[in-house]
Amino acid sequence: MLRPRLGIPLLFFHSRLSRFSRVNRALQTWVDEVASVTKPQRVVWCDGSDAENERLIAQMLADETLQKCNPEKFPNSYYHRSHPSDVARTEHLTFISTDKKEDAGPTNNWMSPEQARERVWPLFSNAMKGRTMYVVPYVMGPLGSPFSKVGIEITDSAYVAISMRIMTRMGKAALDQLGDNGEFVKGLHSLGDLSPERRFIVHFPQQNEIWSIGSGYGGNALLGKKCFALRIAGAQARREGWLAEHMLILGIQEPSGETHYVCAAFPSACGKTNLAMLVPPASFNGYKIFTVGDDIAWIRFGPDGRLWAVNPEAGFFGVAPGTSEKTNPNAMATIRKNSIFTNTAFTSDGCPWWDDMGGDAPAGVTDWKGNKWIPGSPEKAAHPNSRFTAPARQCPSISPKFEDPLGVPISAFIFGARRASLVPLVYESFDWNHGVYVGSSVASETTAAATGAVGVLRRDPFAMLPFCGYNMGDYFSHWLTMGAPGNANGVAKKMPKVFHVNWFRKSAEGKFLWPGFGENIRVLQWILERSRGKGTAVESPIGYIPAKGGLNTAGLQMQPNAMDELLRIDPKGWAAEAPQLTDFYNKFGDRLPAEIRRQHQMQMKRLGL
Ligand code: OXD
Ligand code: MN
Repeated sequence: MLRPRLGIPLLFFHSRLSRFSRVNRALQTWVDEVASVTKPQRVVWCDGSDAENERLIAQMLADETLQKCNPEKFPNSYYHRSHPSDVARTEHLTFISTDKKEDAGPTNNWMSPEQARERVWPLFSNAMKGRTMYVVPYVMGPLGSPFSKVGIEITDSAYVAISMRIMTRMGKAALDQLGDNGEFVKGLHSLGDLSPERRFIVHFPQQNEIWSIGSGYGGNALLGKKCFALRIAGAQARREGWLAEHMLILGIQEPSGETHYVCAAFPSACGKTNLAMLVPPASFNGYKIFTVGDDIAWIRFGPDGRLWAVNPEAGFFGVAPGTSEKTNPNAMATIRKNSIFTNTAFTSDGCPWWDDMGGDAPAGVTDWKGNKWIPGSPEKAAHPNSRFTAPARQCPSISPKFEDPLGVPISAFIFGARRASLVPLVYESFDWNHGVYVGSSVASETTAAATGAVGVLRRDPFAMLPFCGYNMGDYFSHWLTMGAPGNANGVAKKMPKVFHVNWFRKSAEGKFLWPGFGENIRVLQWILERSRGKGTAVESPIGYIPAKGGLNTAGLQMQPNAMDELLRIDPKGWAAEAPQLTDFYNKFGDRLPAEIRRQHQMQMKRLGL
């Protein structure tokens, strides 16, 4: 463990790992060491059982960390408010700690391991005094899958413990998978004093370790998610030859009965959960969408040379506002039971509520800060980044392959962004390397998922800007290497085609041009056709665009010319944005792969620059 070597005597507690069938010595030692520094009142090893969950919930109801939801309308569901200064990921307080600054790269905040020991470690001293320390073993990925990995989160938050039970395979099963000598990712979390002044989320990718203090917000505190499954796993994936990506995974069943799977990367709060649970419109009779994952994909070569993906998570931690019967009926059905709602509003009859949930605002709503909310008031009742935490298996569209240890074969990668102008509804890259360039050039307007200004255009390569645990220049190289011609598992690699989509393009009057939601299946249909070498397209300077009539718009009510505008390429506009991308690439110095620079030059040439 990356702690100062103080020679603190180890303390022993009544609750010990030896209660379980397996004893992993490294784990026991680490737990004892952490306890000797954080000094909790007691240590509880979580077994993941119903009885334990009920016990934790009863305790949180008693100390008012949770409120019970209406048992008829939202059975076994609970409402939680986090501290008002702790409602989103805090990217400026998130660090990658590597020996060399260059290994964290220009897009991450870097902290040297020495600084971490001096600035952050002391905050853990006595941090759990008077509190319970929960030892939360969990598996990311289906149990027993060659993709899956074990993590242990030590936390003093019961909210984190019960949330990890939804979001991961948590408890005894994880210790069984870990065994006596298995390796695990160490995650140490304490609420600390919740002060943003003393809030740090530090990752040690060389040691497979995470320290998080001062925040109870999911993205900072549920360490299996962004911290492990993306930042630490991303570095592991590079070392081990696979990919850990900020991508949903969905299956599209066609009328023939065949199902094809795609992975799609979008920046936070850009509709990944909605796309993953899409309900096709009536005109798409015979099509069905299966949800494998809504946020993270772990991807490896399979025995057939194709890429196969699993969702490492077991639950959804989705943005509540924007979710309604109209936009995402599958999510609404998923969250009807066994769920946790955080920072939504709460109705007088014990139901979670958010401003665009549908229907009239009920009377007697309490807002996310706990104040009485007046319908029609300009303040939103729910925080824009308020969340639901719900078991994935409850989703009506969950894929029968969700628990498949081998995952699903991927037919296409899709990158998406929120762009009011310039970027067309869909385009296809020329080849793998151009696809990596397209991923590396993603820029999107910011959302409420992270603290900071909303609606500002920022570069967000592969939708991984906040989640890449190492130098992003090396990350681009890793993607190029994955697709380099050659064999994987003794057979020729078969790489998926790469696409870019933008559901958010607006007209000159500021209206969305594309209806989005269920209608997005039309774009997925073209993507699948293209990935099979069919479908019609025309070449443009940025990639292939659907040919006139190539995209199925039958039955769509759209403004005249909207489709032309959605697919319009404005070479001048692209050319005007190119220098900004050059500046971004220049930040990586010699860590930017020459191939990305070459692709950029070729694109500029195609744009007439
Ligand atoms: C998330 C995020 O919570 O990307 O998934 O912020
Ligand atoms: Mn996400």
